[in-house]
Amino acid sequence: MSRSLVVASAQMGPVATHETRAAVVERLLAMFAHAADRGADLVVFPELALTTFFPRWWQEPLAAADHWYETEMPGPDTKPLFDEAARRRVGFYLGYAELTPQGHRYNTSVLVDRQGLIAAKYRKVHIPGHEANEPWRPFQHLERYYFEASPDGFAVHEYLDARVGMMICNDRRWPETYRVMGLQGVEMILCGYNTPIHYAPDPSQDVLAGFHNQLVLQAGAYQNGTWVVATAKGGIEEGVDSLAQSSIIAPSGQVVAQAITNADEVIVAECDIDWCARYKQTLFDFDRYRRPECYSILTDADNGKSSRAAGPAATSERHIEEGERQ
Ligand code: CDT
Repeated sequence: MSRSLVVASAQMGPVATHETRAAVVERLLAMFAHAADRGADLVVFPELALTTFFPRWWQEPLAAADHWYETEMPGPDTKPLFDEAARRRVGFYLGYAELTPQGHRYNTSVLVDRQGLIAAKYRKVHIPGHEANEPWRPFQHLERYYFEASPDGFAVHEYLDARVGMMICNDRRWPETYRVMGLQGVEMILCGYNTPIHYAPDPSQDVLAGFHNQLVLQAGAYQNGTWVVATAKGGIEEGVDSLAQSSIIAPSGQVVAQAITNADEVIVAECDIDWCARYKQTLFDFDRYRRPECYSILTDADNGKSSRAAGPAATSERHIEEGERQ
């Protein structure tokens, strides 16, 4: 019998600064109910879903921003979501800002099971933006001020009869994210995102925001034979327009469902998990066709700088070889 999972991407429109956690959770619950009514096994919510995207503002000292973070999950405001998961027997992915008892700050997501229990936690690996206030920008992207990069990497979990992994927003632009999970046999990657359409360091990229989103999600899915479910918090939030375009992408790289608004919207797809094997066992049979011995630069801790420094020597060696062959 083939394995199948009905997945919902629950896109959010903007969250205003003054909106309370309880009000946001009401919105999430409404979408959760809608997804469950449509037969969803799993609902994917966005990155930092409980608040406005606060890294767009500089706040000093850092502790003045503590109210944007969750110190417990579930907490009093988020518990209704967990209760609803258990009642409807539907799992979910939720992104939020995490402040640990030790004072660490992470951009985090949890994967909750059908019993309403946390099955896995992921902390964002690739932290984009900048560390200090840059007043020349029309708005800030201070994730590197507000969050530490996770030291943990990307795990894959047995979840609802599939191998499931998580990533958060900027992670989706990096091929390594998908490959690390691809090598663990991932069959569905869940991703929440907040992507401002204006990119101040190079505004020529603004018109390509939607294209780049599709490009990386579809390539990552296809090249690793996995489903990818990507959920935005989009629309104009506190004056900043963010990409919507939430999508569910098949292991073939095809988009099987996509949001059509930039507001709260649920899209649903029935995902044949065994479709992954068609790619993993043929064109992308990693054991048969990958050449890890040719990729060692990928694991250099110095980003391959030492190999680039050795460039001229490598070039002359290659010339010698070519001369010998003549
Ligand atoms: N949230 C997040 O990671 N957003 C980034 C914006 C990059 S521009 C600083 C993204 O990759 O979409």
